[in-house]
Amino acid sequence: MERYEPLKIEQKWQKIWADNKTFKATEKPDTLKMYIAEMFPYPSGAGLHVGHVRNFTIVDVLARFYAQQGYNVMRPFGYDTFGLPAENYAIKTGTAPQEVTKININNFRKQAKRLGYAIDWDREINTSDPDYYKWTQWCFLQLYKKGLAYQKESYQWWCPEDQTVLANEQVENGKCWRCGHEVEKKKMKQWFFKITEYADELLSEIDALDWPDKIKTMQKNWIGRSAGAEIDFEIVGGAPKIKVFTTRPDTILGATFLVVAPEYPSLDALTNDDTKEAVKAYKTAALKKSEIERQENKEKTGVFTGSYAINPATKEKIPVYVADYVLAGYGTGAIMAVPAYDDRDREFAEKFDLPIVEAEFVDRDLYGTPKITYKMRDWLISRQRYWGCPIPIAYDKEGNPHPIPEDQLPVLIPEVEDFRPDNSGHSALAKAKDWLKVELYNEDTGKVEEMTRETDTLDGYACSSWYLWRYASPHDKKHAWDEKAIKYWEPVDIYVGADHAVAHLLYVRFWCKFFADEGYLPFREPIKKLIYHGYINAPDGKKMSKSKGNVIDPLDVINDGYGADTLRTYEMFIGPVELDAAWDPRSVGGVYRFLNRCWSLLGNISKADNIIIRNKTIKKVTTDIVKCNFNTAVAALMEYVNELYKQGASKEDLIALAKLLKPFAPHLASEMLERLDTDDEWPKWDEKYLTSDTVEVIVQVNGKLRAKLTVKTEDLEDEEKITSLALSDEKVAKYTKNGVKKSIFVKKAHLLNIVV
Ligand code: ANZ
Repeated sequence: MERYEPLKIEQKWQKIWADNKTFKATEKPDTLKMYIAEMFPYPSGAGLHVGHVRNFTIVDVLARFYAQQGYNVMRPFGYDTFGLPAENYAIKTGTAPQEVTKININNFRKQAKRLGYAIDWDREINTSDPDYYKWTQWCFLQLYKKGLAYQKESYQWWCPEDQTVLANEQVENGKCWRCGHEVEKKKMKQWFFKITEYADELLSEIDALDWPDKIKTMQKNWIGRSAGAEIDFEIVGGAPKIKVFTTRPDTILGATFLVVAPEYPSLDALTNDDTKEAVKAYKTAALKKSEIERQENKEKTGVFTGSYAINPATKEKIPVYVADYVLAGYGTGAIMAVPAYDDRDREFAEKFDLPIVEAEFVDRDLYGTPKITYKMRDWLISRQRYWGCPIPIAYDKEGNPHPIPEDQLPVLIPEVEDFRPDNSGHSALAKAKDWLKVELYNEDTGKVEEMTRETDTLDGYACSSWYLWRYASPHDKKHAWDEKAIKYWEPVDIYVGADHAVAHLLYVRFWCKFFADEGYLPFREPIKKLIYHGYINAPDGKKMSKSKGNVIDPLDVINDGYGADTLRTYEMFIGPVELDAAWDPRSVGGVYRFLNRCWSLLGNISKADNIIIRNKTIKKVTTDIVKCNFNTAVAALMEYVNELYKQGASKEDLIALAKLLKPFAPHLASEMLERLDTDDEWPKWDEKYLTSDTVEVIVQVNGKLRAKLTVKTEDLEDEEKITSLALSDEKVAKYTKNGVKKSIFVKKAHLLNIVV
């Protein structure tokens, strides 16, 4: 038997799979389908990291496992390519993001191929490919037509130095993450998707999903349903009345003041000459704080507006304050403060010396109207970025938006030289002067007019909100997805990721419900089962990062001679799937030795019959994979191999081994199966061999331990049988060949003493 040479074997099988298109998925109406995917990777310049490998290998193990069971498996692959890293690189180097993206994808694909994944490479997609984003734009237009894509003025973080809007998580201590300049809040017109329209259904359908509880709870909290009431308070002097949202309308008798958010629209009307300046200063300061800071349990701040409201229950005059602990985007942005029963209100009342009244509770329905409120906001999708999907809208002279007709899609990203946003708050698209102008029919005037294109691009999450359907018919030129293909393949059976618990996983559910309502999808939940796995950390347990110099490159593991099978098997063995795990180089070596032993067994087929442990292992590995207990499945295989080493392995033992090993180490297992001259059909176990319990009997010869026998429990009753089993064991026979004086069986101790 020659040496185990993983790189040679892997190259051979990767070529066979590529030449034969082994993993090409086609619709087979009479075969059960299994659609398994990982969350779209972003192909960064650094290439594949060990986290990707864990993610992709889980998908691959499942894909191969179900294929071996006879399912018609689809395992597609694609790239989420719009976004900041490529754009920032472009700004720094002047290389077009299109170019960088192409290079990164090629590198990423090459690396993924070396891992031997069972990918249908004909289904590769890329969000920045015009053939793809044409349909992202089409999706936008469907939402726009139904009023679910709309524009609204809202306060956004704005960096005056970089001239761009920043996301919440890009503001660090009130400063821009990139240049360190102090940021401000700027009122800007932005595009939103009305995800709140589906809040109720997004919430009510969570429970039925086969998703980890952790993720379900995170989504529930994010949606944040709150049942309460809206109550109107008249303002003395005739300023517009204030509508508050409260979950405790029964506490209204104790409402001794009102508080509005600094962004409250009619705040100015509540002020007078004495209070105007102080309110304005307070507002300016408050706008610099993030919502998280505003909700922190620090000393309350606020200013009296100068106005009084009438409490409709007590008819008393109560003061109206502005304070930043009231948030603009939640409820109505105004509250009735009940310091006796609400801690935040109490702190505020104590600081500003306002009355705290422990009043009786009243009927919840006496004042105001019932109202359900959600914490979740509409989804802000405008980005002043070059490297994103252009929003297919143009404006007429009055500034009214008009959709680009579907037959003019895609709106291509124009070429520019400088990718920086400009100082008017527009993306670099605004610099493409020719592109900016478009002749469009204006339905309002009935004329074809010159219009100006929208220069905002879409949040990257829009691109990944429908890709799971694109995979079903990735090259369809006429539709975003083909009805027949969708009906066969969707919804996704198993989806694997380690991130995006609320953003992406909520957005796909939202789009799914919308497109189901529009008749484009025959289901309302896009993902049946979700597997959320842990991260892989550096050997010291710390997060891997370039700056710490502790990054493990998965390609190094392969090229060091261990091969892809070792890397794959190791990453499945590393620990329970849902937990973070630390990389352990010694354990990589251990897995390599295990695969080596599997290989060596091939050269030494014996007659031994390991029927019990074989059946046990088949059952254990099968049920473990179904439960995603990949680490214990690998451990069971290791134990099996140990046993085969001790007992010798029959051809049947080895066939089972190779079949069970294939999802983890597909190259080695394929080579073994070829040499054993058999297919890869998943083996079945027979309960018959597992139900009758077995026990271990210790055999001593002249007081020395010589063997351990596995016997059926019922055979303990049969001393003669035990003795003859022992004497026929070769490890015992060595010492008894000159005759046996006597033997004593101690049943209770499972011990057979032989004296020679
Ligand atoms: C009076 C009251 C009395 C309240 C009481 C609570 C307890 P959840 O459960 O999170 O929905 N609230 C309403 N809008 C707010 C906003 N924009 N910013 C900050 N706080 C706001 O909380 C709803 C409660 O939070 C509301 O009910 C309101 O205070 C406050 F004993 O009204 B309550």
